[in-house]
Amino acid sequence: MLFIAMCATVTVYAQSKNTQTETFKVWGNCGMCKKTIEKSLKTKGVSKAEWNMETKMMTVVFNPKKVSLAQIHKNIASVGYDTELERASDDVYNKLHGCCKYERKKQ
Ligand SMILES: [Cu+2]
Repeated sequence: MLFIAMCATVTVYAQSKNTQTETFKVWGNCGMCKKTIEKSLKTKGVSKAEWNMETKMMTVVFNPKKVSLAQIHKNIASVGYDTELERASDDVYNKLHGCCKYERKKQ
């Protein structure tokens, strides 16, 4: 319990032991960002990926045996969006649509 309390990421285990739900922050701006971010998680092991435009919070339901949380963060960063754990490369960020150039998190 102490570890969970110290961790910035909220971890909730769903009823099924093969499913894990994670909520974490992903930097972004608009509906187009939402589409790009969620599309990056259309991958094996992820059953639900939803990004809230207002709160910038990402909710992912996945099977940890098929895909790791680290990989999920990498997928999001690979399409240009910073997460709590991964920073997108400047190259990919610079190619984002003008309206999607969100204010980046501090390094
Ligand atoms: Cu956008």
